[in-house]
Amino acid sequence: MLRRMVLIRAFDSLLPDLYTRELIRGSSHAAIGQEAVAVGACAALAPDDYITSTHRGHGHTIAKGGDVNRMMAELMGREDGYCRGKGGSMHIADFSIGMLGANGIVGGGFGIAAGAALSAQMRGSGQVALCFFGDGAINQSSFHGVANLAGIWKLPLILLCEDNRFAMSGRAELMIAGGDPVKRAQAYGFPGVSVDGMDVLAVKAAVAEAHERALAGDGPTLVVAACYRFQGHFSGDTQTYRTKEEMAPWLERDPIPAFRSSLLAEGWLREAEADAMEEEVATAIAAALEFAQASPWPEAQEAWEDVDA
Ligand SMILES: Cc1ncc(C[n+]2csc(CCOP(=O)(O)OP(=O)(O)O)c2C)c(N)n1
Repeated sequence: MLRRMVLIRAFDSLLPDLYTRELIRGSSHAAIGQEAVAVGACAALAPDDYITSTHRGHGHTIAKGGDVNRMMAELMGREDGYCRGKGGSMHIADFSIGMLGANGIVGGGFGIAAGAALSAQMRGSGQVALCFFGDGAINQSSFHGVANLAGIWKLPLILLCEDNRFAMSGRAELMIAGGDPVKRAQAYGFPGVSVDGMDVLAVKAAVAEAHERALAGDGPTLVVAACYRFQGHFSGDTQTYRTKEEMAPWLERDPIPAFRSSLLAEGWLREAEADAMEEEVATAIAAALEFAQASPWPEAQEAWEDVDA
């Protein structure tokens, strides 16, 4: 889990430099500060469970076991990317690991995750679907439609809200009617749980409980993970909507050093092992960059392939 958190951070930390060097184009969104949510949640899932992701989805894919080489190639628009270079950052999917897709449409994952959960229920496959979404997305009508159906049909669905306090420059308290979004679960007749999204083990425990409920046929759970986006909404965001004072206590609770320290203190990990893990990650990221840059550009005529409208 620590390794995956470090890998997510290393991957997303590259984005500004890749933009400056014009190695990636289009939009991409880093989830730096939110790694514990992605990793804690996916650690509680089975390998064949489904996830759906968002516009801020690199971490979700990595946490579910995605290949950083193919992700990097996708960001760079290359042939070996997950979508053969046509999707970019916001359309990465890997069905082989149950990752049903990032999504540039805020709230676009709700219906897909509910569909996957319904399919699992009808097939009796014992799979669960988990939908990652932001605190902005919980105000989309698609959330309410899906929450209702999932409640009535007792779908094996986990609705995981990454409450990073912002939707672009909009503050949660100015967007979410009725206060704490966790209360919305009650309206649809299933449990809503608040969890510390900076604590990877707390997230894992909350999602594991929701997973058990889903498998027992007891239906969906809404998990709201309180976290904080450490960087701008996107690479060029000037962030005039928040202050350093507001950010400071969240930065102090950075989930990666916190988890590393607790593993060291409790004797699960030695300092040298932790350092070696970080070096391993740096090597994997350097290899991903090399893989992506060595990957050919798609042929121009391929623009017409795999296109569905
Ligand atoms: C349907 C739709 N409306 C608006 C946008 C523009 N948009 C992109 S990201 C974003 C904010 C989403 O906030 P949240 O769901 O909290 O996710 P976060 O960016 O905080 O991870 C908005 C409004 C969009 N992509 N799709």
